[in-house]
Amino acid sequence: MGTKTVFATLMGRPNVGKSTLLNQLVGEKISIVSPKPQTTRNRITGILTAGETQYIFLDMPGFITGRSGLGRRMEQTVDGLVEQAEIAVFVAEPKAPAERERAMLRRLEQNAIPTILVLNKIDLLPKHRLLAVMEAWSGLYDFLAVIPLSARTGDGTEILLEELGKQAEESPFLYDPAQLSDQTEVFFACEVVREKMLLLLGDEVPHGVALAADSFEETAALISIHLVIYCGRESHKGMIIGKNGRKLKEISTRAREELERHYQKKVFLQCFVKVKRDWENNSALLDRLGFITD
Ligand SMILES: Nc1nc2c(ncn2[C@@H]2O[C@H](COP(=O)(O)OP(=O)(O)OP(=O)(O)O)[C@@H](O)[C@H]2O)c(=O)[nH]1
Ligand SMILES: [Mg+2]
Repeated sequence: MGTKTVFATLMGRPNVGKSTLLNQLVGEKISIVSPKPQTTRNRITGILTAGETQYIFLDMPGFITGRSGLGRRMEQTVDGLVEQAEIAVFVAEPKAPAERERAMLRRLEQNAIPTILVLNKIDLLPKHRLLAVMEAWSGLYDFLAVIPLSARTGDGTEILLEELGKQAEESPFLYDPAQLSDQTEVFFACEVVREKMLLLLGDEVPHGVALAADSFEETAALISIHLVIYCGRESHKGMIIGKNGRKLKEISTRAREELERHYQKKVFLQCFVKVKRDWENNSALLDRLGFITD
C-alpha cells in the first residue's frame, strides 16, 4: 500500500486546548501554551508521520472578534482556515456549546466541511457528566465522530488519530518524515519568549507585545539570539523589565532553558524592550512581524 496524507485544522474558542492537543499529537512542543486566552496568534503547522500516514495539523488562534489591527488579522486567519479546512477538528471544553461555537458550526456546515468534535479536558470532568455533554453537542452537526479526550494526559488521542487516518488520501508525503513543523527557528524562539511573558506577567502586558529577531546565529557549540520585544506603552516596558531588570531576566532565563532543551545546545539569549506606540494598528509593522492572514 502507498503513502497517505491528511490535513486536519484544529479550531475552537480561545483556551480550549488546541495548541496543547497539537503538541500532544506531534509528540513535541511545537505551539506555545498558556492559561490565558489568545495565546496563539498565527497558523502553526505540526506534522506527524506514523507508518504510511502523514498527518498535517494546523493550529490557529481561537475564535475571536478582532478589535485592533492585530486582532482583525487573527480573526481573518481563523476565517480563512475555517473555510479552507479539509478536515476540521473542532475542539471544545466539555460543557454546553456556546453561541460562538454554534455559529462556527453553522459556517462549517455551509462549507460542507467534514468535522470531528473533540471534547477536551475530560480529566477535569466527573465521568457521569460526560454523556449529557456529548448529547448536547451531537445534535448540532453531523460529526464524523465525537471524541472525549484529554490533550494534557494524551488520553483519547489514539482514537482521534484513528478517525483521521480513515480520512487520509493516497498521496506522496508532503514533508520529510523527520520534520515536525514548518515554522522557522527564529519564530519558535520568539514564541517561547512570548509564552514566558504570558506566564510571568499580568493579563494586559503580554497581550500587548510582539517579538522580532534582530539576529539568530548558530555555530557548532552555541546559538546566539537577539530579540526585540515591542510594547505599546512606556508603563508596559517598565513592567516587562521589572525592578532592577529582574522580571526580564526571569523571562529570558526561563526561555533560554527551554530553548537549550529544544536545540540540545547552549543558547545565548538577549531580549531588548522597545516602545512602539500603537504597533497593533501599524499595518507595515504587522506585515514585518509576520502577521500575514491565510
Ligand atoms: N486539565 C486540562 N487542561 C488542559 C488540557 N488541554 C489544555 N489545557 C490547559 O488549557 C489552557 C489553554 O491551553 P492552550 O493549548 O493554550 O489552548 P488554545 O486553545 O491553544 O488557546 P488559544 O491559543 O488562546 O486559542 C492551558 O492552561 C492548558 O494547560 C486538558 O486536556 N486538561
Ligand atoms: Mg493556542
